[in-house]
Amino acid sequence: MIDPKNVKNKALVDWVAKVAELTTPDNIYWCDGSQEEADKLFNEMIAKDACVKLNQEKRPGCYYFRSDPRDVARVESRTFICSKTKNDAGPTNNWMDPKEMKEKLNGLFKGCMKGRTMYVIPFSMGPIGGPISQVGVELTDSAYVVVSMRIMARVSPKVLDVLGENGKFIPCLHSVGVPINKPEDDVKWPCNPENTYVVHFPEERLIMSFGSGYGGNALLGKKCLSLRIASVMGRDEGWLAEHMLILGVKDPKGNKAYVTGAFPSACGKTNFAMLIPPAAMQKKGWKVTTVGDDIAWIKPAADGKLYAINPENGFFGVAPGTSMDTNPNAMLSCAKNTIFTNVALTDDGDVWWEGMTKEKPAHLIDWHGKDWTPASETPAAHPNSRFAAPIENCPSLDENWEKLDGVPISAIVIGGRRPKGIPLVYESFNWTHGVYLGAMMGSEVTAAATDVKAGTLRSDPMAMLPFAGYNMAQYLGHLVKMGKNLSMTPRFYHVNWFRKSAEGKFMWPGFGDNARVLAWIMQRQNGEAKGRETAIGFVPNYEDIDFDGLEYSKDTFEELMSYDAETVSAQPLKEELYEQLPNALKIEREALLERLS
Ligand code: OXD
Ligand code: MN
Repeated sequence: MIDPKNVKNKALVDWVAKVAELTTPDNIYWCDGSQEEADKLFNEMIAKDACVKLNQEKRPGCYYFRSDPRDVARVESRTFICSKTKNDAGPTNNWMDPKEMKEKLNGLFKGCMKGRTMYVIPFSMGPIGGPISQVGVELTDSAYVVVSMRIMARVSPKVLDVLGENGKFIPCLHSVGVPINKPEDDVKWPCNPENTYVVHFPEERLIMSFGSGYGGNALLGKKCLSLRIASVMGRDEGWLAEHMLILGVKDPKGNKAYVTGAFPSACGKTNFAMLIPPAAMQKKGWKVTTVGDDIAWIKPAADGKLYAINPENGFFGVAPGTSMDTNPNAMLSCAKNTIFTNVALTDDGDVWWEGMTKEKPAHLIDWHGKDWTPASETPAAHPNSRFAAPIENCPSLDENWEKLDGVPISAIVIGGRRPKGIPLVYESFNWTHGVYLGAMMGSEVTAAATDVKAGTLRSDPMAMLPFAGYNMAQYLGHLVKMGKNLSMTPRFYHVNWFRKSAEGKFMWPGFGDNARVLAWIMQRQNGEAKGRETAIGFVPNYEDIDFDGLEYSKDTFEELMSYDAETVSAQPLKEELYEQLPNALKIEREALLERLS
């Protein structure tokens, strides 16, 4: 524990006192992020039956939580950008007048921590003290949030040293929204779904989240700070906060390049960030390393290149579908010191989820806490069940992952789940064309948010629809502008790992075989690989892809690479958003239509 007497930052001390006065917790506890502290909190939660210590021989340092079934994902309908004007929030964000929202929230937060401890979590997104890093402080009444934050962010007394007496921090206030007035209120997973609000005040750089304990709504360093608030800071200060993985790729000659990738939630960013090239490519010397799997902060440096850091310290990955076949690096990342939420529990105190093993265990306790057998009709793990794993566990971690100034970005990969009409890969003609492709991105919806219909195609510009902290049209304009004055402008590559045949089967093996596409991308950057110009961008010929070790016919490849003019030129944006787009992007659309005609 940090002794509050040693905290020198007056603004922080005052803010903590003000929040305590409003929320009336029984205690205030300043977290130091240590293992001892986490052990104590885990033990307290275990004593209340709110947490399960997993089999320590099989999963050392690992714990398991089951949430309230009403609190399993981000709630986009309850996520607000309360900028001063509605136009600043734009046509795709929920907005409410900041004064009105503050009044509403102050009403909800009043007395909401009664019977609970308020934890003060000083954290850094990015290496502590790094030039691109940001300091935040989360106040929360959830011990689950404390133990998760110390995995996902850097929680340490050193953060307060960096802050000093006058340093600025981003205030992040969180409550599960259930005061303990009587013993029955002290439930295992407190939450208040009827009154959930995840609110951002971009001008003040303030976050207030009420009523949910789910990671994306409650670990405020992640989506709230590192994407929504940081995107506004990037707009104001000339950098980018992106919903992107970062990976390193090394070719057989030993050249190394870094690539970022924007894919909507649950489209395989974690898998792509940790991919292991097929054996034949490994033998030649191809290697992929991981810098981050979800968020990139990207800044132009004095040399005119874009550099990126991963502000996080862990992976908050979707568990189902992860296996030693699909993503061994993710499996090994969550082999120890990991928190699992809403997966299933095996009889020997380990975890299981759909897709982890070919054969289903004969008996499990499912995410509802009920007996489960393969004959059960519901999945054992929630489709959005998660692991929060320390990044240092990752076997493919890149040697430069914590480089303070970030790694230089050579290419930007974008895409979504597109069963029809979109080819495996195509390269933008230039930066603005790339941003256009990013603006028109869409994906089949999955389970990462509760309130969007699964299975439908949804427009998701740059995979930032739920994460841009300001007007999406202005955000896309900022992206266009960021490409100017660079000495090396990364190309955009639109990829689609999810194309299906007429029979409904995936046409591309995906996972490790995506390295074949990555290799083409890297060789294009080096001027080594050929491509063919088409109406939609540059594409590889069959001969340009390394198919070593994979039987893939030229005919199937041609089919995979074909495009449907209507699909590639579809304009999926809300009319109101399209109208506000920067002219440069509208011109890109006209040029595309002309090339296609
Ligand atoms: C995530 C998401 O949790 O995008 O990363 O929903
Ligand atoms: Mn994400």
